[in-house]
Amino acid sequence: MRSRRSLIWVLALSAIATAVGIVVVLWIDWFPAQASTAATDIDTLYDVLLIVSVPIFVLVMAVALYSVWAFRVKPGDQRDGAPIHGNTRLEIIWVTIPFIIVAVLAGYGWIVLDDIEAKKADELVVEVTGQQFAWSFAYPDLEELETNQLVLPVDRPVHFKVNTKDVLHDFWVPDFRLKTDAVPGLTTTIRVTPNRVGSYPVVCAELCGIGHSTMRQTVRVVPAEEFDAWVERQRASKVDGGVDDAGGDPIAAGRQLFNDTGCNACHTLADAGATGAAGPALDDLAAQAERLGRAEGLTAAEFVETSIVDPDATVAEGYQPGIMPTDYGDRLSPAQLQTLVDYLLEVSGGGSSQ
Ligand code: HEC
Ligand SMILES: [Cu+2]
Repeated sequence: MRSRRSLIWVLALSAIATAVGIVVVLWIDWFPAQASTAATDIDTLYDVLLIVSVPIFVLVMAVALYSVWAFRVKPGDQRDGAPIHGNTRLEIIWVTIPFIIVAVLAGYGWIVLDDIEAKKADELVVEVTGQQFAWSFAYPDLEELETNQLVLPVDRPVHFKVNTKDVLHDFWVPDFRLKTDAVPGLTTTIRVTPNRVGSYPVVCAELCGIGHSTMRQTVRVVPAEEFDAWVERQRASKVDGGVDDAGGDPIAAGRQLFNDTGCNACHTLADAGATGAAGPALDDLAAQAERLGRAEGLTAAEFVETSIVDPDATVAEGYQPGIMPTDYGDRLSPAQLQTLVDYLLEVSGGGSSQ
């Protein structure tokens, strides 16, 4: 019979497509580096999902394509199709098998998740705060250290507690396979054990406003001794002037502050590699601050400082008030503010602000 032979063909082609499909999905390198202990389990889980998906995809496509070809209308045939009521046995099969597949995969996923979320000994607590458009971090166990940089010791379990000061954000470190929403009024938590020294992107994965795409920072995973040294330096820098982690170089410190605080989300500044466009470009700020400041009886430095802590006091021509956050006066220490003002005037051509 013709249809028996074509069915065998369809089955043979489907088997080949399934085999090729599985090889292809496993061959594609979907994932970034595996930088946490959870990464291998999660990647295996994804591989299993992909392997299970391929034959289902092939089956659906094969039935669809075969039906289009085998049951196509003959030229000139205007009759209705035969009335078909259904097929109870088939329906039971196509409900039961997917149910079993989904239930097994859900159980498997739950086991992996439960394992990742289990409380570990000697956890380092890190509080993460999202705010348009930067993440900030606090280490409550290390004398409440607060910083714009995320640095973690390798091989030590970390317990992140995630908050937001304004809208929804989403704290995501792809290389850790870690992702959790930052929800106003809630603290979401997630655990991870970084196990590979290196620098990895920290991304906001929730469209949170005009600077969302620049809400990107870096996590540095370092050996334990280096972490302790960094903590010491951070504490010292709180006292000596916000020249954070940049080996005492004020320009490097200012640049880091500019990017870590999220100014780059909205402002263009060549020296910092920033291309934000929600606010005025700052490459000519020194001359601008000189001129506008004089009109108000302020020095250039005073004008820039006021622009940062009280942005609506003078609104740059052609821009709207109420876009630039108004709480930098609280978020930045006086020393950090000074570093930032000096930096902006320096790199926009104005020399020293003192
Ligand atoms: C959400 C977007 C946004 C962020 C983030 C932001 N700004 Fe602004 N900024 C603006 C806008 C819009 C203006 C123009 C309106 C105004 O002057 O208030 C502005 C104005 C300024 C001005 C005055 C420029 C001029 O020509 O008068 C300075 C200086 C400035 N910002 C510095 C900063 C610094 C430093 C940071 C980071 C600490 C920062 N901004 C973060 C949007 C932003
Ligand atoms: Cu965000």
